[in-house]
Amino acid sequence: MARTFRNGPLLACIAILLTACGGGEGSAPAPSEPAAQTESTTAAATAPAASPAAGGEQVLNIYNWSDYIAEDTIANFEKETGIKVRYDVFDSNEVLEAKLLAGNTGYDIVVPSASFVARQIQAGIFQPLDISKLPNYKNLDPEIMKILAGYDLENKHIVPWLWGTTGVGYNVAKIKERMPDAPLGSWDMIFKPEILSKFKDCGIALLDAPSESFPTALRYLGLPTGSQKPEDLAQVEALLMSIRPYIKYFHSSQYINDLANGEVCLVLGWSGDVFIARDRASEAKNGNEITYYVPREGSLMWFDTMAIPKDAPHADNAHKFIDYVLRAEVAAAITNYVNFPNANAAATPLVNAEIRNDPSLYPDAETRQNLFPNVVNTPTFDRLVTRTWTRIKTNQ
Ligand code: N2P
Repeated sequence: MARTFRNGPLLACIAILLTACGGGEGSAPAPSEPAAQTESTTAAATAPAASPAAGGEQVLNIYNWSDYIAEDTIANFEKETGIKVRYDVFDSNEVLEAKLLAGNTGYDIVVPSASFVARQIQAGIFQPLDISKLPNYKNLDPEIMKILAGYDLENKHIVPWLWGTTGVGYNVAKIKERMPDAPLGSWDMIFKPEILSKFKDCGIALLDAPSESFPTALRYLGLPTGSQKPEDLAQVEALLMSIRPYIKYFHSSQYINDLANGEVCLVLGWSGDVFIARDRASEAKNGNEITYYVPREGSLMWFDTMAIPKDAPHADNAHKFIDYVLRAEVAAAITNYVNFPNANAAATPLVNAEIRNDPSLYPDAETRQNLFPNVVNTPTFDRLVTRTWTRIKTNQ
């Protein structure tokens, strides 16, 4: 399958959503649990101190999603530039946004999803990029840059890191043995209580993110995915409460290892992460066969992007790192390690064919028709979302 990205419907949809929801001032959602540590070189809990005199330091502080970089990406950059990288991880846009809105994070590069970026730009959190310092910017896929311009007008503040979809990951044998005619391919696997009841004993996990579960639940219910109506949210709450008894936990990164080692058998998760689980299971030779699909009813597609906070102490080093990641071979190596697609057109020939040609990672035309972006909630609706999510998680 050609990797070229054609997304007329998605682009139109993003434009509509932004118009409908524009003016949503950034409001800090309540921070949820701290991000799980999986591959950071340092703890995420304490942000690096921002020092006013640090501008010329050979230091770079990065805050990125967990399980989202190749093993040698940072080491190669440090070796080549002499810049020492502090690399912390998170697994939630909500947590990242709360820190960014509080300010003075000390980070030089952060990686929010583009749908969150729109209101973060409005809140004045990021500095414009100096494209003249990014000669490899030309490698970026123009189709994806057009989509990102829907969130960041004129592509001034963000550069894509990786992208993907939200869907269903599962353990093939454990599902089959409990329900040979399981409705695989459908959201029924996640949202239909009588189906979930069959898999409770082998472990069901959901992402700990209302920004993932609410839009997908709205889609399942046949309601507008960008709805800001309290009555629609009430329907989502009722749906999620109906499956709540069967959920083992809500977490946005723990499920990777748990799927791999058989602790859970069914997840609402992110595309590449489920494939990481598949790879870990096969490396461990534990017999767990893990796979993923984008439900036919449609699901979320998202883009995670690098941005430089306004108060970044080492903005020059940040540009150096961004340009390094924009090299075709660096971008391809990251995708080859974590399975998530990148937005680097020049990297495509270097991406492993089994990743590039897998439609559950690089969605085909039919699947893309059914993908939709996340919306920027109004502050009022966002508060309602946060409270609703807490009630669901705490089962009250
Ligand atoms: C990182 C997954 C990030 C995907 N492992 C959601 N933005």
